[in-house]
Amino acid sequence: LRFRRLLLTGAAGGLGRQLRQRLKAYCDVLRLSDIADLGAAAPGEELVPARLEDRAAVLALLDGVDGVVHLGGVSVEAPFEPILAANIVGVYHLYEAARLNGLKRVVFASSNHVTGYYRQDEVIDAQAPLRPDGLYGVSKAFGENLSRFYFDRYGIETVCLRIGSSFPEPKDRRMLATWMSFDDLERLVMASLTAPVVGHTIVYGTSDNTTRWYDNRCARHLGFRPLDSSEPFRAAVEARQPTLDHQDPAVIYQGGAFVRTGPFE
Ligand code: 15L
Repeated sequence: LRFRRLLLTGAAGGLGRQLRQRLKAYCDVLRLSDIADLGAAAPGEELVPARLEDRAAVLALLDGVDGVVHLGGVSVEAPFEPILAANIVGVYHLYEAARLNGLKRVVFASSNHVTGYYRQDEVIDAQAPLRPDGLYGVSKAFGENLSRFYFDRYGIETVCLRIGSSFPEPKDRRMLATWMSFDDLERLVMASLTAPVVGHTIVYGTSDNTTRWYDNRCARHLGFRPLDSSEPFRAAVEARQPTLDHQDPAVIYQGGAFVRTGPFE
């Protein structure tokens, strides 16, 4: 499946910069959006900066696109106001724009932090009740619920990616479970964009790690098969972090340090 005009929001962020390079191969035009600087447009790219809280700007942003990968928004725990603007009001504008532009499918970057208050000795799947570990997680849970409503009411399909930790390498012991390589991120996004029928699907985004807290049995129809693993990094990670404080909530819960970030006022 090749897209005529694919929209990538949050294109200036950590994962946006990765996908900017990687999604080009699958579309004629890659429309890139962010509030941060996107640099110059390369051939085949189109830059459309937009604030997600600006309804008119988001409507224009989705005009003429046949696929959306929505990474835009606040990506960490933060005070409520910016989260409200970008992740709650913003994701509502995105789905309104999808509805008004007749879009068929959205790939939405949710987060492992919608279930961050499960413990690290539990294995959960997409049917486990949400347990957000902060306002950021709550806002991603809003996006998941909103996208489910837009599917039930309007038939707009969404794959919610509960992304773990997508960085060049796992940085700590927690990330041995949550890490996802950039190559596996690309595989997950492409599976989500191209699987024939997705309805409203929730999938955890990690590599094929030996330590795992997430069971993706509810998303097998995506055909996502991660090919990388955190295991080759284990020895170095454990050498850097030889002991763990078992009283530390960041060690107990899957959300890690997010469970003790905030409040901000
Ligand atoms: C997230 O949701 C963040 O966007 C990212 O920066 C990481 O901190 C990641 O979760 C994680 O849980 O490691």
